[in-house]
Amino acid sequence: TAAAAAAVEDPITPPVNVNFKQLLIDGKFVNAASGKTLPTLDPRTGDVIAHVAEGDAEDINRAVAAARKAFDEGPWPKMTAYERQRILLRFADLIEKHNDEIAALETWDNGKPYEQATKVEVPMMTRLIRYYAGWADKIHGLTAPADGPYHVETLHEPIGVVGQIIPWNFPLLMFAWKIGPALACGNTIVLKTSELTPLSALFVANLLHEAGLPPGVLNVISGFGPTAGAAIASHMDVDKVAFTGSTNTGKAILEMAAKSNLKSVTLELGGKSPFIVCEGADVDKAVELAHFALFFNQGQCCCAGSRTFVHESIYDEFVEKAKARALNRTVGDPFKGGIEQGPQIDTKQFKKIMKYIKSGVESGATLEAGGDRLGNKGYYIQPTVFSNVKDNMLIAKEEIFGPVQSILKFRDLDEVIRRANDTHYGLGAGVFTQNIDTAQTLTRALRVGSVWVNCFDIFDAAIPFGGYKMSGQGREKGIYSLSNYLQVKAVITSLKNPAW
Ligand code: TXE
Repeated sequence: TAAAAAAVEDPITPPVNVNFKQLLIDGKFVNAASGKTLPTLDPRTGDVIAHVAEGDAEDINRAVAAARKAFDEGPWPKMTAYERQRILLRFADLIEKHNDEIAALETWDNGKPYEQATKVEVPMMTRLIRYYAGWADKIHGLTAPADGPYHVETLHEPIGVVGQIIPWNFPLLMFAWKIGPALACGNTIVLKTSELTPLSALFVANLLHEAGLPPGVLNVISGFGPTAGAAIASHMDVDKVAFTGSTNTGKAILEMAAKSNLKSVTLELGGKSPFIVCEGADVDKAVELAHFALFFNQGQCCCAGSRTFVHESIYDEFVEKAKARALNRTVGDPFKGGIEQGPQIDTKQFKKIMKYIKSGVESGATLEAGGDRLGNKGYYIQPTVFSNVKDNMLIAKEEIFGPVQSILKFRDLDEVIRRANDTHYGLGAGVFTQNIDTAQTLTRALRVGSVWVNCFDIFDAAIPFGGYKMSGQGREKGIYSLSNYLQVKAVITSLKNPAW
């Protein structure tokens, strides 16, 4: 296949150096208090890229103290909104200037195609930072009519020190989604990157300081979940925590928040999103979009269209074409031009995906394409397609987070609505139809936070994103994210001598 042909020759040398490996606390790059480091690996080979400082509870304490001071004593929340806005805008200019260098770090650490990082993800980050810079000076309260001689106003104030814990599948975009609204609203931050992908956040955090961010406003800690992450979630002096990752870890975070200081929590968790191809759909276009919905980013998307429901009238044709498309997907070194798919992030995810492929075969689904690893080093997996998938199979129920498409057959709309909603998750859904009634019926019936009609994975800065049910709490991006980082103070002033 084209996939096999393009695969995994000698890895291309990344066009970038790793210059930032320490923790960023109070505006300075420092070693971990313990002196420990953790290795970050190249998913193409499993080799060490760099050893970065490994933060734990003591470093989180130092970072929270710095963030607390920057919040309580200023200058951050005391600066004018316009000054904060200008720092964010200068930051966006610097990201733009270093676009390709940042993208190269992201690809090296994560394995995603360099073309995707450089042309889509880093520019999306720049765009999102400018979007939230725009909000910085447009946040204000209301006046409210009260019975009696009172003047009532609301102040929309930052929450304080916010903890942010991010995953490895979109290290830069998750960093941007978290810090953009938090900084625009005047909060200070302790952010923990994933232990698998610490590099790009350190690089851009340095740029943010070059743009004029005062020390202590953003602290970036590389480290593991049960140590550094748990220290954030259970810290008594962190006022809010925002998390993106697995549903189980999300539950643990909520519990730690409840057991410590009842810090407010927003969560963006897993999914098992349906992609529904309706009767009468253009099969070629549907195949292409469903393929993108599942395989984008090596299948490592929380909202991946991982249950492809296809109407029975076009099912066989769809399966044939989906198989052909998967066999044509170009897999190989992500630094090479024209590559659609790089390696999975690490050996744990690689093994998890291979286990699900095995389970698909054993449970009686038909393996149409792929099913095996590619090459013999790194974490490359063949684009895999299963047909005849039934709702009760593990591959139709659990989040695989890899390049494995499961195609299910349906007969009518009521049935597909029931089956699509029959999951604890509720993150996203795709609907493919030219029939406006069908589209409207599905968009209203699906219990999910995003429905893409005849498109998928559209992530503009202004579009809110988040989950129904066990896919999360709260919304990120757009105007909705601001309320995660603000609290409302009511000020009631007596009008001593009302004139009326
Ligand atoms: O996630 P974790 P993992 C899903 C996907 C994947 C599975 C496991 O199905 O296969 O989760 O991935 C930090 N206290 N998603 O193990 O553990 C951790 O250090 C505080 C979906 O990588 O949730 C990292 O920074 N923090 C997802 C972050 O949580 C803890 C993206 C995510 O890691 C912690 C990633 C703890 N006890 C995986 N334990 C999405 N929604 O996009 C871990 N962490």
